[in-house]
Amino acid sequence: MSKSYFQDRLSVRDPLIGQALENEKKRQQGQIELIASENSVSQATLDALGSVITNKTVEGYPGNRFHGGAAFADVVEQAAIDRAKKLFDCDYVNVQPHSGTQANQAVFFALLQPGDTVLSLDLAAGGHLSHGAKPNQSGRWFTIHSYGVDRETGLIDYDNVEAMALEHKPKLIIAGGSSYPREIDFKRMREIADKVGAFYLVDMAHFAGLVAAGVHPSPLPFADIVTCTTTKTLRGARGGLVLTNREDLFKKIQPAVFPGVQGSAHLATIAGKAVALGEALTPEFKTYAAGVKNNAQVLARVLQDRGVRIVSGGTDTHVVLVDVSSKGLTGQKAQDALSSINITSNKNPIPFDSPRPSEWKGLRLGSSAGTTRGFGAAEFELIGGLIADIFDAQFLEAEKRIAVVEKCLAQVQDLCASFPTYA
Ligand code: DSN
Repeated sequence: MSKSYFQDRLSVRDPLIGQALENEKKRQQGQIELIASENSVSQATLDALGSVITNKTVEGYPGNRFHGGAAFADVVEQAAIDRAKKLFDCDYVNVQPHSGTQANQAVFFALLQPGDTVLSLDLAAGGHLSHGAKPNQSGRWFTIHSYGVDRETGLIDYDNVEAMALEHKPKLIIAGGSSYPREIDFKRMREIADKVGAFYLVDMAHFAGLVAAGVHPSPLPFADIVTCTTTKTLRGARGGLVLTNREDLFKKIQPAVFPGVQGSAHLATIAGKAVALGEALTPEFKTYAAGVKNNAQVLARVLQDRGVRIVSGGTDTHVVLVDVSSKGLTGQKAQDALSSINITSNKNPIPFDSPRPSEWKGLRLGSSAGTTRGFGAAEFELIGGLIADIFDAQFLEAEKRIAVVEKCLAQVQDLCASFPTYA
């Protein structure tokens, strides 16, 4: 192989991809990231993700591999396991899932047979695709019943969950999801699961970082199994984890991840997870996580003060779920309006919303990436004001609307320039 194969940098060898990645870096630097499932990993995590360990094939687990040459792979994966166990104070962890969805898929594979009944949070009420949405394998292969939230409060109606559990006798009950902004009563859900003899899974994908830092209750003392992604509030390399304190279930989870639903491990990603899990054990991470929660609350309050309805009236996490119909907008219109001033967000259903994405009334905002960037309460106060200004501007005549957009965009650009990210 020519020397250039091992030495040419991406920009030289593949200018199309090199330029696209450079542009993505500039895009991230030049916008305010409010997508609740996003964050910015450290440069150290990026180094791990782009390392030569991506070349290594391993199947199995540390100390028990199918392929030779796995000594350093074992060091990396064992470090990720040990750090996750310490971080979440739990006995058993599988760090191989390529995503949160695959972590959940492995749990289904380990505990259920096709056709078994599952009770999980409705997608529009904040649940997740992999908890039984129709287009997902979970929704095709299992019998899914969905619980929702109270129409007035936006909070999970635990009495209703219990009634549904008694009626449908699920084999698995799932708590957690993608856009439920409030703390979940993990103990009550455990009691409900016990009443009907169900397994109890908590998917803490979104709030795992808050749990790790101790600013959110942990589901580990209550759930049989906990899954999460490593990307969101945990701000690590993109992937999933499965955690449990039950040895009997861990023995089913290990073969369910490999060879059940996955093949060889993605070691560069596992290295990236290990680095981030190590970072999450530091005092600096606790400060960040406390900031994430506080900043989300500031954002929710500023928007409420400007007449925007916040689903459930606030947040206990990093998620602020906004009912933009309170400003006469759809989620898509609100998302587009914010894009025009370099604020990135995503349309989202809110409880009891239309099934059609074009009609969704919700916009999901999150404070993690901004907090990682260094934004505090003052910056989130400013961001909340800009969002409200842009919502209100949608009903102005064109000239006035453009003037508001230009003013807000200039403020966003100033803010971004004041908080640089990667070199
Ligand atoms: N579950 C999706 C989200 O929350 O945006 C992807 O992680």
